[in-house]
Amino acid sequence: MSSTKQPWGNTVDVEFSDDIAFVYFNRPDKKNCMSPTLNREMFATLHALELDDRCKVVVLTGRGAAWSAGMDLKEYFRETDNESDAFKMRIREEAAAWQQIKLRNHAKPTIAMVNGWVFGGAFTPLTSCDLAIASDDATFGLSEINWGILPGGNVTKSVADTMGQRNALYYIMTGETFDGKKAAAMGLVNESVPAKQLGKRVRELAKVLMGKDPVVLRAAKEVFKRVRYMDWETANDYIYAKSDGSQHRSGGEFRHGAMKAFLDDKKLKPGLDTYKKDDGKGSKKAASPKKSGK
Ligand code: ACO
Ligand code: V55
Repeated sequence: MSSTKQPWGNTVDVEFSDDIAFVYFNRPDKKNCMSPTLNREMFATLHALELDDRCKVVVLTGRGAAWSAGMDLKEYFRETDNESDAFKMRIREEAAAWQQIKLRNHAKPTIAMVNGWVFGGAFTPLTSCDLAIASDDATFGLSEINWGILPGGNVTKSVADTMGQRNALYYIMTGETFDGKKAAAMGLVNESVPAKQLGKRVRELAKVLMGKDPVVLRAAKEVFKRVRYMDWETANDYIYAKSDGSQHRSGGEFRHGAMKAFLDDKKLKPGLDTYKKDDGKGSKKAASPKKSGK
């Protein structure tokens, strides 16, 4: 595993391993809460990884006991309370820029590897990741109400998307915590696994994603994130445009190879296996669906 020097600072760290970029919230002594500095460094990191060939999948995780304890109450709120309106708007914009725009629309597949505490503002990057695997012992909470604010920074919108109305309102209004298993049961994360298996399961999932046509995979997630806000006809049109566009940009080699392997060579069952460029055979390993431990 190699670690890069980070020209963008100390609050974020990146490790490259097996074509995966493990991006760390790197303020373990502050439970990885998000300061204005961290927000800027996360943007720079994620932006750079979009063009970094060592990164085929982004895994967002935390150093130490926390994934992220939310916005930094000291540096993000208290210390900016008396700044100008323009300054406050700027730090909000910098938070949204990485949490809601750069991460949500990232060029590479993204997986949240939830290793510990997740509070308040951390729900936004969590739900911006394409997929999420939690440790059973991770602890989640919409703690805003416990200290006198409502879930802002689009936390409310992100949980409306991922927790369902009953769960979202329950946790918004009570501020109670819940664990990884509960998060999986409500669909906030894909799966929850024992802490010891977290890294292994995430690597396995990343490997599955790396077996797909990357251009089409990117278009697939972009399409999903756009169409839910479109009317039926516009969505249909848009999906065809993105489908044609992604085939054009990828060259369609994967698609044609897979059709040949299935229709002519009878080597591949695309319902069960992923096409593999090298030999035209299905790669069973990459496609076999793994059930979670829940
Ligand atoms: N903002 C600022 N500092 C924080 C935050 C935060 N969100 N979370 C933790 N820290 C700091 C603590 O102040 C402490 O700093 P210090 O060592 O300089 O005193 C350090 O991180 C360690 O935290 P402890 O509270 O000592 O750790 P403990 O393990 O006892 O508790 C816990 C961990 C439960 C995460 C606790 O720190 C906590 O409740 N944090 C706040 C969680 C929260 O409500 N976040 C805000 C959500 S709302 C929003 O994001 C808009
Ligand atoms: C939150 C709140 C914010 C913000 C980012 O509740 C995250 C989380 C009230 O402002 O800017």
